Amino acid sequence: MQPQSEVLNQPSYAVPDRLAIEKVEIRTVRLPLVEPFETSFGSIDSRLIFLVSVQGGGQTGWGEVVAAEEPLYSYETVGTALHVIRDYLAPAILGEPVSDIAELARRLAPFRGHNMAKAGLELAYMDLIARLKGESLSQLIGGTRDRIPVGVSLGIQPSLEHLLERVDRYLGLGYQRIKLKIKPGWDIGIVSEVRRRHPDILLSVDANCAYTLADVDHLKSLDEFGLLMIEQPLEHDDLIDHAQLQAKIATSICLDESITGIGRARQALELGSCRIINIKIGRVGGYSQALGIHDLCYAKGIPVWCGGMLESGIGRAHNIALASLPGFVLPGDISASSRYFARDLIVPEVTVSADGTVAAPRAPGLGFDVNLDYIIARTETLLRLEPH
Ligand code: SMG
Ligand code: MG
Repeated sequence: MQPQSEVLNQPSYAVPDRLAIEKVEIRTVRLPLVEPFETSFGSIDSRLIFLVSVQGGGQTGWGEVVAAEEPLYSYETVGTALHVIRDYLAPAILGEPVSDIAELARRLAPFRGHNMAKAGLELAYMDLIARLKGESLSQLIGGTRDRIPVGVSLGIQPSLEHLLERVDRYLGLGYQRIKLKIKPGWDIGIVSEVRRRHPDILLSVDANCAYTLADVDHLKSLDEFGLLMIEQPLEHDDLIDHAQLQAKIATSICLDESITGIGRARQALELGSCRIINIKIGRVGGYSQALGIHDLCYAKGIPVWCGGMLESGIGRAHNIALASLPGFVLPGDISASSRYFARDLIVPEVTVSADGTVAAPRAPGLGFDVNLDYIIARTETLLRLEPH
């Protein structure tokens, strides 16, 4: 957990009156993936989407908990988030009116960890506030960009041919940066082949913690490929070894899993553990922390970009709003809905234009319509939580 001061310093968005949250609904919705997604820690072929909605002031706001079904990317799961929201987080915010996002974050702060669960509530609350104010989420948080540059993340493939075909496909669709998932045995060889065929593209790799400091020489051999970054090569909670590695390789390290809040971002920059930060609003606990990390990095000239967790359109719309802030200078892992799902939960779906950007919508809140009929049709679990 962050020291209170690092939560209290967040910008606050006052609503006309203190707003009572009258109801929280949490539900899981299973969406098949159009093809399996494999990383160094495993493969999935569907996503159990965890939606959160909050009601107050006659409106409903929507958020998403990005936890997976298994504790592999992080210790949180759909199951832990359900437990923690139902038994601790929702009771802390229901009933007694909340004045702004900083107060919401303070109510959740006593509960340690469980950032993705907290973020689900923060996201839904911010969508609700934006709708009540008649502003887009991007406007509400001070976004300055109306088009967001995007890249694609390509999972580990059955063969090099499969990978090269996907690289060509997504470059053809306009994506501005290709990120290759790597692990020992699926790294130097494939990076070298992709770079040989595409000498000038923005290319990065993401190891999802698959290496140790014993691999320094191996990782150093990636330097010759002019990568934009290597994402999270070492342990998920490490800052020290990453600082040692960064001192020994030319490629910039970007931290993902290790950055769980403003405090960790500050420490990583002080230690020299990375030169770039991937901000995932779920991993850091929601807007209050994500905006703070953005502001910290912006002030220090550290580039940030918006990471992805194979979100449905609801989480994706929040990512688009976040990535409209001025410090998001590198393409985000924000792909078209169709990159993962045959049909998304929002209308219209997210599309990437030929110049590799997505539009930040101007309509109030998320800026997309939530397709409630489709959500209901695919709902596996639904819990309605109200004040005691
Ligand atoms: O949403 O396009 C997306 C996924 C981007 O590669 C992606 N995410 O470590 O950055 C990452 C991974 C985490 C998800 S793995 C299931
Ligand atoms: Mg990553």
